[in-house]
Amino acid sequence: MVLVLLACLTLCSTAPTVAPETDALPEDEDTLAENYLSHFYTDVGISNSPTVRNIARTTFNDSLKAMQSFFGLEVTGTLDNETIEVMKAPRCGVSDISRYAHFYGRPRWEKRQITYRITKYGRHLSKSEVDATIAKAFQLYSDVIPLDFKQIDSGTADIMILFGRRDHGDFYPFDGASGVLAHANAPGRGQGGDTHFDDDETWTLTQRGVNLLLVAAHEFGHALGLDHSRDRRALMFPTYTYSPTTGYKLPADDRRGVQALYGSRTPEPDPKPKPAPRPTAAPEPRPTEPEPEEPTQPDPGRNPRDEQCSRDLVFDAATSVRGDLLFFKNGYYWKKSTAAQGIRLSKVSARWPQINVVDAAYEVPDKDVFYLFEGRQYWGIRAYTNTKLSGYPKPLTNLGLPSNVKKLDAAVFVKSTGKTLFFVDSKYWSYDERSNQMDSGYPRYISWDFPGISCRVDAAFENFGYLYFSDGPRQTEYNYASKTVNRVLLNYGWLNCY
Ligand code: TQI
Ligand code: ZN
Ligand code: ZN
Repeated sequence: MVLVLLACLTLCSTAPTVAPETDALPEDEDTLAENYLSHFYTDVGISNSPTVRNIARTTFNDSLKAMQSFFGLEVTGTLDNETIEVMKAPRCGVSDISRYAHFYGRPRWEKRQITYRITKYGRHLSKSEVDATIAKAFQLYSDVIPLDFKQIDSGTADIMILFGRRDHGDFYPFDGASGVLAHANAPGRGQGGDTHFDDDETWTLTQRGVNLLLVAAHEFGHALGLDHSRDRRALMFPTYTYSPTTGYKLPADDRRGVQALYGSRTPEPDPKPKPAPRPTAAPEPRPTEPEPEEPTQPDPGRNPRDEQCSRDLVFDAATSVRGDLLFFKNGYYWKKSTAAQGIRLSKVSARWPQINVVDAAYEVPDKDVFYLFEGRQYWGIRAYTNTKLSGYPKPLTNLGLPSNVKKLDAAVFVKSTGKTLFFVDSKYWSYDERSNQMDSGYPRYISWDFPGISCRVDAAFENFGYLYFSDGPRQTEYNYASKTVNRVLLNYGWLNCY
């Protein structure tokens, strides 16, 4: 029997505390369920139709159904034991899970031997304990897929592993005890596959503290290309659950997920007469090539690099993402990092394969998600991993925009109000990100509500509390609270042109 052990994980809000199961009165469970659902399921769309959604979302049973489907439970709409069980378990705020899942673009290792190196050991376990546990975690995978993992102790390995506290050399500092336990990058060059453990956790080889084998195995799932699963028994289910580690084998869902990427080590005897696939045969569909670290060389002729420092530079779209700024133009984007020096130009489709030209973009930092719009569709992307959320692309009508809107001009989330503004021609809509519905009374004319900005907006974003509205090469730095223009700038001023 599996035992739910630990507390809160990334982005996580704790589910309301409850009395031990045996003492729990039926009323307590109702309250638990209500609190839980209002906490986590207020913005789960039940239906894609905005009209149906508005009415349906508010009912308790529908929220319950959404929650049950989200967790892969039987969708009964009633508070059965299994549902209550899940509500009581520590809950991770990662909001899109399916049964096993791969990262967007199916990144995977394109070779059979993967090296790893542990560059920094922690305070809790000895070097030999860590070496043995990490080897065991990799072996869970090499038992079932035709990859071999080899530890090296100098130079650059494919998967660089370390134990660190707080700031540990990337842009994702750890948060002290509890919270985030560890993180890993999806397969790829450079930092791809790299795995870090928060050394403020009490790492153990037992049921106490945080079990290193289980967390390492989960992280290596990410490092091999697995995203979170909605199967509760899966290692990749986003809740830490202790299960005994002696003789531990990869759960079936994770095995299927990783074999879908790499094939199986021993091809299973095939009862049907069709030839068994060779273990090294590429799985289908072919994964897209891993994205190169360097910006893709754009096709000659349409290179926005030539325009970068032009005073006439016009943006298609712009958004913040985790403190960086992205400026979109003709299928390319410039990324201006606060942390790293300089500006990088990349091709949109190299980063997000289904998207060519971005018309509008916005970020909701509280959800750790940003959205990219092209034509009548939009994609939700998890900012932390830069991976597409499941269920996308969605049609613009899903947001409550009328079906005659062919594309957006711009979008921006206003932190102080929790609303996203969508700009189309001379009008704009206001969308409530909490309730996931369009505010009534829209569209309104831009010029009615934003005195001082022009009557069209090509691109909009927020930076340090100001809103920036671009129209042609000009840009207005706007104070939303006082509805006043702070400065008028030129777009190219963002792109380090001196
Ligand atoms: N770390 C998160 C995790 O590994 C980091 C993360 C969130 C993440 N979303 C991601 C990594 C998407 C890759 C892709 O899930 S954690 C668990 C859990 C964590 C969580 O510290 O919260 C485990 C580490 F959720 F499964 F319990 C290990 Cl086992
Ligand atoms: Zn890290
Ligand atoms: Zn995870």
